[in-house]
Amino acid sequence: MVYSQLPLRCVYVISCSLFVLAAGKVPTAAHTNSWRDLFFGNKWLTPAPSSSRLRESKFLPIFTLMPYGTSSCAAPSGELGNCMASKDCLLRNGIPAGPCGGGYGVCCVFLQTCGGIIRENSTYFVNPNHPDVYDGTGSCQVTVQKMHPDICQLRLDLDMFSIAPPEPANHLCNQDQLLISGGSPTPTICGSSTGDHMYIDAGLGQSNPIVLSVITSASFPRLWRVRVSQIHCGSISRADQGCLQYFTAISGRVRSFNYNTVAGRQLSNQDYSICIRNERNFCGIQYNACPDLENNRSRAFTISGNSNNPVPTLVGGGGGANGGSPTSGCTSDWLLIGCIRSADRIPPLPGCEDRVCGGTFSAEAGMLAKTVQSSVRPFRLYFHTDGVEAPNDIDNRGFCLDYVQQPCTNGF
Ligand SMILES: *[C@@H]1O[C@H](CO)[C@@H](O)[C@H](O)[C@H]1NC(C)=O
Ligand SMILES: *[C@@H]1O[C@H](CO)[C@@H](O)[C@H](O)[C@H]1NC(C)=O
Ligand SMILES: [Ca+2]
Repeated sequence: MVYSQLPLRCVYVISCSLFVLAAGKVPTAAHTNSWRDLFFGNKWLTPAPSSSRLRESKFLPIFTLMPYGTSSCAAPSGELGNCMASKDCLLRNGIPAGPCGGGYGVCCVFLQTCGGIIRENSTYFVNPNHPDVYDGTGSCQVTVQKMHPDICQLRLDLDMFSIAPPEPANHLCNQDQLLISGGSPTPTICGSSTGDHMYIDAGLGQSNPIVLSVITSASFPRLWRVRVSQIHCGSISRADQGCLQYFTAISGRVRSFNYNTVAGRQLSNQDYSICIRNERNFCGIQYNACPDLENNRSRAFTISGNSNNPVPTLVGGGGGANGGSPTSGCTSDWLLIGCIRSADRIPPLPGCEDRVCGGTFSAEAGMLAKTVQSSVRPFRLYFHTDGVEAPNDIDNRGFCLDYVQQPCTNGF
């Protein structure tokens, strides 16, 4: 049982908050599955020495004990909230979800759905009926207002994201779409992208709000829970300019939206950069196609061609050095990684390539998947797809690559 199984509209109704407050003053004997369990977890009912202090801190004005500012906390149902005084949480239309800050505050979770306005950091944009699925049609949108004029970016974490997939012929999102307007251009996505993220440039000042819309048509069991974080212009977590996705670890995994080796379809009309922060003392980067545990022949890199058959690597854009064609290689759908070479050639091949496509991940034309390396900094990938798949490009899944940054001593 999680608190968010309560009807979402409860969040917006004052009487609902009052009910919570009033009922909170008369804790009764422990019984599970009560609304109190949903809101505060069982700890609330445990007759521990701290329980009276806990109770006071929630319902009496002992707020000076709370450290000022908000720290992040986790609700039992998995959402991240902001730790604050209970009174403040209710005043700001948040949902108190268990104690935090050593019992002096509540983990306050903010949810918004269709028609909502996001004013708090770390607010979740959820589907109507959340956490149950939503089968309705229309446009469900939330408006994000900057908490402060000095907010430069939004980070969207697609905590749960499953809307109708693109159609099978050209992989266009013509049934459902996630659209983001008011910020930097973002690709339209659909299908399933749980775990992926996006950064949106929010522009200067308070002027233009960013609107997140999920547009739906026809029947589909949709589910979404997107965390919207606001990032200060001076924050160390700010992504580099022009990066839709930004990764900050020495090793990690990058993949296209709606990637899934079983049934995912590479989305059409994509154009964006994926950036990997260059960590100190690392000068190069290597990429490998992710393991594909579902298929006998890996579909972890299937960008063009008919991926129901074996498709070689195609490379282009680098002057045709390693079997690529300067003009005809990878012109419709491609991944660009600056000056890539195969890592297993010693000495390395003199030439390098920029674009890679086809159905096998390597920096050289052929059927053999290889580790690819690059020393172009900053580390960035650029993904482009056009609006056409059929009849030549069939069942492509997109890409999933594992990356590892390479120390400066390692020949880079
Ligand atoms: C919003 O929350 C994120 C993550 O919890 C944090 O990194 C960021 O600094 C917060 N933004 C503001 C404006 O407080
Ligand atoms: C993998 O190959 C085996 C043996 O050829 C076959 O039985 C199986 O169906 C294949 N699996 C997939 C997912 O194609
Ligand atoms: Ca295409």
